[in-house]
Amino acid sequence: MIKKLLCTCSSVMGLLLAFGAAAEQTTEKNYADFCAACHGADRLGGAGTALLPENLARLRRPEAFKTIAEGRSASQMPGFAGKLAKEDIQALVDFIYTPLPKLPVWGADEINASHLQHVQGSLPDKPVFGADPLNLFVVVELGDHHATILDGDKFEPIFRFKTRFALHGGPKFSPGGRFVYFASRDGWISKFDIYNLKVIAETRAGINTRNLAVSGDGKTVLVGNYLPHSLVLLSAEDLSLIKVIPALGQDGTSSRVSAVYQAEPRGSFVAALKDTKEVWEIPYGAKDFPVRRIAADDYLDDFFFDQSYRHLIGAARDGKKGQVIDLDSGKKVSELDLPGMPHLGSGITWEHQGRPVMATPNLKEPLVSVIDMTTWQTVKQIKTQGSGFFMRSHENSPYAWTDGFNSKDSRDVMHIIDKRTLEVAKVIRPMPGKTAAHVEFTRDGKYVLVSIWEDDGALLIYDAEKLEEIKRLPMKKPSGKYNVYNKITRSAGTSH
Ligand code: DHE
Repeated sequence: MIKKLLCTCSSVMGLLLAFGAAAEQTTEKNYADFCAACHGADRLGGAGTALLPENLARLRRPEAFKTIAEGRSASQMPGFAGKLAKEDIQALVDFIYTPLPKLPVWGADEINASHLQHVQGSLPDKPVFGADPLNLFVVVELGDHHATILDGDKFEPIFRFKTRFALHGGPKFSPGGRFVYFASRDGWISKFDIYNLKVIAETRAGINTRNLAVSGDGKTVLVGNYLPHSLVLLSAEDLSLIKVIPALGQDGTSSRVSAVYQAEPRGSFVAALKDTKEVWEIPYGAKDFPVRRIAADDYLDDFFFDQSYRHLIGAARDGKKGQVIDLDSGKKVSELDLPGMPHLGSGITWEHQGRPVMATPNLKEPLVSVIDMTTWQTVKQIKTQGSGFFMRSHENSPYAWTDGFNSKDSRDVMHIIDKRTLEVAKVIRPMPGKTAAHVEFTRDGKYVLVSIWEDDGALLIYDAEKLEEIKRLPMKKPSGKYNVYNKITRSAGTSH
């Protein structure tokens, strides 16, 4: 009898184990089929972020479930509720919160070992082409991971080259505009010599990287990482490693880095931590790059600055209020009414009725917030057809352009806002049915370049005054375009 019972128990156990193993296999297969292409087969990130418990501290499991089922706003993450059963989604949630047996290390040794010097010695300090070197555009084509150097007067491509996988964030220029630095989501930093059309050096600064900044004196590059939790300082000359700074909050929290920027008028880099409420200021001229910590009231997922760089304007992804931090005093000086998750990296500023205002699209609401930068009060919320992602203008143009990139039904529209009246002056559909996004003006502000974000996409050139298309260049998902002059002079109408 006892023997029989033992026998039955062991077969039940066997069945349960087999069932568990089969379920595990299904989850791993689901991960491979639906997640790995963007988040990496090893969960270390790719075009999407790393999916590890260390990086999911701010996302509670029910929210993770919702994200897998419904997608995530302001990202490329689609919803999978139509393809996966609830139990499968729950199993995926459990899977991504399971620690890896061993977290990969990417410290000084690995960074040094990755360093590639493609060009030895110096190259001529004169462009190998005739176009105005200050009116060039660097166009990032995400569709096939290339970049194009474009003549901004003739609107003709000068050179097209392969980049690292999934560049993200704006490429950053050296002070005179000769060199441009790119960061890929998988951590590669590349330095490209625009005058000689050559990649000079590359270094892998992290496994899953946020963005980079180049110091105002052109000597140092700062990289912010999601994985590992670190800031990495590189020499802007050859991208060799200077220093790794672990992103550890005052309270010991190990944190991802939200973003890094350079604040030239302050002679510093400014970074925000993502998993703890802290801003860091790092003077790039000081020995050993000391960190000044500034406590923030809320998380800072995205931020930008006023033109003087005295104030940092930041917001949390799920917060309803933005915060203004005075970088001189290190204190919060105001709150901002930002209802729908602003994309502050896209914020722009201009003078309105004698006062400086900032404007930003809101990723979850179809409106542009215009805020007085002396009182920090909302001047107007301009209603748009769809919620936008990017916004641009130029000192010489009365118009600011914003897309409907983050909406379901209006991804093909472009809103042209009159900066004087704060009204939408015109809505255009550059290519009906095709996603229109990200705008940048020429150096003189006379023309506007609009991206058609499709694999068989295009760059459309508009007359900025007549608001009419004048030229169309085929491109492979041109994600962003960056005008050398506007960037190095920190035009109020563009990102810095
Ligand atoms: Fe971006 C810039 C954060 C998703 C395309 N994005 C930035 C910057 C930040 C940021 C902090 C400014 C850094 C800089 O320029 O140095 N982006 C985030 C996110 O948190 C978010 C919402 C989620 C994520 O996946 O990281 C996100 N971004 C996207 C996309 O899904 C986009 C549309 C496609 C892509 O490349 O993955 C996208 N982000 C861009 C672009 C810029 C950018 C093109 C540069 C804009 C500029 O003109 O400077």
